[in-house]
Amino acid sequence: MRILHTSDWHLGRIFHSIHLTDDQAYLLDQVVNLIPETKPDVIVIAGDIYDRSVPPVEAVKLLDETLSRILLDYRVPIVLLGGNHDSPERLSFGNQLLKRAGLHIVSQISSDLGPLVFHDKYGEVHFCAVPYAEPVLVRERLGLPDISDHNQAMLALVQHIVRNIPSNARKIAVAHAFVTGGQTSESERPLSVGGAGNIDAGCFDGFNYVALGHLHQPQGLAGEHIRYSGSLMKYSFSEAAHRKSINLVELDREGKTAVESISLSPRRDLRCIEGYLSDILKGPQNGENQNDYLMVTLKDQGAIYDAIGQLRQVYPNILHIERPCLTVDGYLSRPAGDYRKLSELELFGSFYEQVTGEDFGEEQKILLADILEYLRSKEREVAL
Ligand SMILES: [Mn+2]
Repeated sequence: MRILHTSDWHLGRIFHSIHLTDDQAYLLDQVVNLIPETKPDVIVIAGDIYDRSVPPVEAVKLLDETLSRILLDYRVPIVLLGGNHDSPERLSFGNQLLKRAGLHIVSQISSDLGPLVFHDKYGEVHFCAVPYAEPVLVRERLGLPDISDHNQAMLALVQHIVRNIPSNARKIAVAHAFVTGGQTSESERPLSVGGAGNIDAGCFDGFNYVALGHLHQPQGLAGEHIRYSGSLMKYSFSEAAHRKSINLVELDREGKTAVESISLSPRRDLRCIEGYLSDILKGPQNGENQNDYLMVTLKDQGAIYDAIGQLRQVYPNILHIERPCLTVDGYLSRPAGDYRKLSELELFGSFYEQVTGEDFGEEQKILLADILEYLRSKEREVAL
């Protein structure tokens, strides 16, 4: 069996005020065009289909077109998983109807969750697809009062589904989760505020391949058969060095897997460059694309009139400038820390301490973490 494994499309993503839909369409066209060449039996999209629970119209349209091309033009079944950015209810609209056309949307937690069964010339392959879910939801829906963290929730869901898979069957797990040991980037929203959002790779013992979503850097974990395909494109400057790709997984008769990573080429790359303004204004060197999305770090000291405006003449898609050497009143001012790398909890804590002059204590931290968790589940529109 051949499986194309992708995840974290984040359709509708806006990055530094730029709508990325056209870039996403360009990449999804590449993904669809891989089908005649790679001849997959199943396509797995392991969560974070949309960037937010109520996606913009263009994002819905792009997903509709892409799924239709895969199913109507090529008749390849799809396993579409809900991630932490997706609204489980909205994503699963029409899932009973769409199942008949080969689109298997798995985004809601219920005790009816069971394996999806596909076939190749050697027989059945069972897919255990576990959408992202808050532990409290899993506890309630499965009626297991002891579940208190993500690891317990994942283990319970996997066991719940595996009960209905014959023990000698070849099996594939699909999940949207943070497996311990994975490398994070800045565009992933933490799965738990202040608590443990990670799960143990041991949850997937006995699977022939584990198709993961959530982490945006393509990577393999524990024995290489547990893999993140990574996101469709770079969604933060911390990903500038990533090579985004999609995994082609070949599963043989015995259940052994071979994985080939197929690179995706974006319409515009996302890059970080550093230098003096006068040098950068000389324009692109060595065949670099001047339309790439850029973060520019200027080494110049002192004030510069409208640096971004000047740079935009040469690089129209410059998104952000850093001025680490900007001199204010003769002092070299450097930011104490990069606020963009702080969690909401840390940001609020530092704000609280600045305003009140008092420590942001443990008790307040726990209270705020609860409020943030509540707001997140509200945002995903998950009815607890
Ligand atoms: Mn994601």
